[in-house]
Amino acid sequence: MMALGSLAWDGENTPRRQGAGSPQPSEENAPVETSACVAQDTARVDEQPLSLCSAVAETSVTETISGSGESVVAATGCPEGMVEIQGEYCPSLAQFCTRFVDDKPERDRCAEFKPGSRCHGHTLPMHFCVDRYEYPNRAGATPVVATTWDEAAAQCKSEGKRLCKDTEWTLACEGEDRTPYPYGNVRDATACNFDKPYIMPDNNAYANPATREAEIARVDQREFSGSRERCVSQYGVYDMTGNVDEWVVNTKGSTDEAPYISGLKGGYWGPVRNRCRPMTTDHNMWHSGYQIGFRCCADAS
Ligand SMILES: [Ca+2]
Repeated sequence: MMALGSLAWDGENTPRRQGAGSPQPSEENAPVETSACVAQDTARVDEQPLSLCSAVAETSVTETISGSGESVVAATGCPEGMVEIQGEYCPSLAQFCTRFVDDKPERDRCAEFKPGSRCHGHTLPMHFCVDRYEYPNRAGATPVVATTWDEAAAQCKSEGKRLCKDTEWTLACEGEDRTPYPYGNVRDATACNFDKPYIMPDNNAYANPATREAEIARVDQREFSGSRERCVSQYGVYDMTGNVDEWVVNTKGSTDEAPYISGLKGGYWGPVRNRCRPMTTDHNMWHSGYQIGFRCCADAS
């Protein structure tokens, strides 16, 4: 039996599952969202920024300190290859799109946001470690795809890590300034690997173990980790938006029904939302896709 949501063509906000055997191009089936540019639970936005919006989190990022010809890795509370993040996550953040990519705002591809996001209500202090790159977390490597949430969680666990919470992933992407894209407010396909032409996947070919690898290769538009120098967040985490979609733990999700605990963040190389804040939550833990990978997080010591 095919697992719920196991169709290969669903990306970050590509078409939701329409039923087995009914693949649709993402441009035709993106869900309509009533508040395309007001993230999460935000219902109202005041003209005056709330004081909480200006709260700047203290940040500690793994850095290499250069001096007198030698490099010394600063002591951090994270394993090698991970970025230590200490900051304030905003649960309810307002961001306003001033211009969409096309005349279909329901697709939620925003070309430019009004600078300055606004946090409503409280913030949550967070301190954790996150892989600097998509798994396998090596600069220059091709990130993995076709993983299920279960497989991704097991892989992280085998390395003494865990999947990122959606809140952690979002904070790592937005940075202290809480920008919609990891590098700023303007959608820029030269910064990160997204908005590449959509290639219609063959879901039957993906579902068949005998033809899966060939189908993945046919639609594959991944790039090497870290190859886009500007696709980096203020915290120093690469390729969060675009390249491959990333499994996270949806902290408000369920194991039994959508919204599932298995969330997807950041979108992939295709023309989808590709932002820090949105999450796709309608794929269960056994779903996999040609564009779906992950990265790991860990507790900071
Ligand atoms: Ca990514």
